[in-house]
Amino acid sequence: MSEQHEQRKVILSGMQPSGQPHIGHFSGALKNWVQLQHEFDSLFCIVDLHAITVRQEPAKLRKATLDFAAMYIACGIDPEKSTLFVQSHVPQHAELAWVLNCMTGMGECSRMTQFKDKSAQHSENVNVGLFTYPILMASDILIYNADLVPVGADQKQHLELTRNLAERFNHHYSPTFTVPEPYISDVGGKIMSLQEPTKKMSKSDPNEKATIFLRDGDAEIRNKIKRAVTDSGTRIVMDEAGSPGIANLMTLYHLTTGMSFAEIEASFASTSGYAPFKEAVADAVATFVAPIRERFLEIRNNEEELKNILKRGAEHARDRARKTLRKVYKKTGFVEL
Ligand code: ATP
Ligand code: LTN
Repeated sequence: MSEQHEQRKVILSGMQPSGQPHIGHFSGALKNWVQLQHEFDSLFCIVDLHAITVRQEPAKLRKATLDFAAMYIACGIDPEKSTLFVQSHVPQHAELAWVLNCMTGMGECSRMTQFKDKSAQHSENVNVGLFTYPILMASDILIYNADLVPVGADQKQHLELTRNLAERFNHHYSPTFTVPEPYISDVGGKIMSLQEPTKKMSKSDPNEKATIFLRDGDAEIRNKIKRAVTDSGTRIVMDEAGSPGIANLMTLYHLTTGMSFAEIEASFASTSGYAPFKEAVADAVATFVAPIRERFLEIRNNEEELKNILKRGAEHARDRARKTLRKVYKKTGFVEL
């Protein structure tokens, strides 16, 4: 990276390679990351260490990690501009996490709503990793001294813990970490399930009809949208509370055409029934996803090149992470040889 990159503010974000990337990931995260990479010194990772806090099949995890990497690039993350890497390729994240584990109270972790939700969801496997998940996330962020962390609103609490840990370390030893700010990026970008439009679209939804995966074919996309759950009304208006299914389709239409909600309402004001609107949304989403899918397949089918990109990303990330970890170890009192 050039000198110029070093002076810019640092951003870091990541996604878990569990399941497959969907249009919610694009709308709530990837779309913003692509824009931010032009302005910031950007690091984007695939957090495979986090993924194993819930049970994963090794072959699926391996595949999903490469799928997510390819999808980041297909959506516009430029590996020449951003550092794109896999978390487990940079062992310093886990090493810093150990130090931070020893500075975090049990109570701080047990207060995390995501821990409470996930341990209820996976009651057969409430492991210690799930409990310390936010400490590993704090390490992901602090090891690069990130200034800003683009995340969904649900991650705010984890960011707050990250800030506390940075301040605690800085105060206990001496200034070491940048105290990061959350950059809540999913305002207006939240995509809901096509089958239960009051729940967010999720890669772990067992009902495949609920989710538009970025690798879905045209016919699949059209079918899913035509079968999307709506209400018995007829008007195309943005009313999230009264008509969440239509509001969600309007969000998808806005995302894929760039039209404002007012423009969408105006252009369908004289249409009766939902069918023509659904048809238009299906066209727009299918047209939008097609080039992403094609780029994805091209990148994914050249695994050697994809791995080379990840290798370069990991090397660059490791160089930076090593410097922070060396300082942390020194301040902690570990002997340097
Ligand atoms: P899931 O429930 O699908 O497992 P998650 O939020 O746990 O989702 P991550 O893979 O960690 O999944 O999410 C990565 C990023 O994508 C986060 O920033 C999250 O806010 C965003 N994201 C995920 N689903 C949606 C959605 N339906 N709408 C908008 N943003 C989303
Ligand atoms: N917990 C986040 C994923 C995540 C992350 C990070 C996001 C892991 N490490 C570091 C930003 C920065 C999630 O569930 N979306």
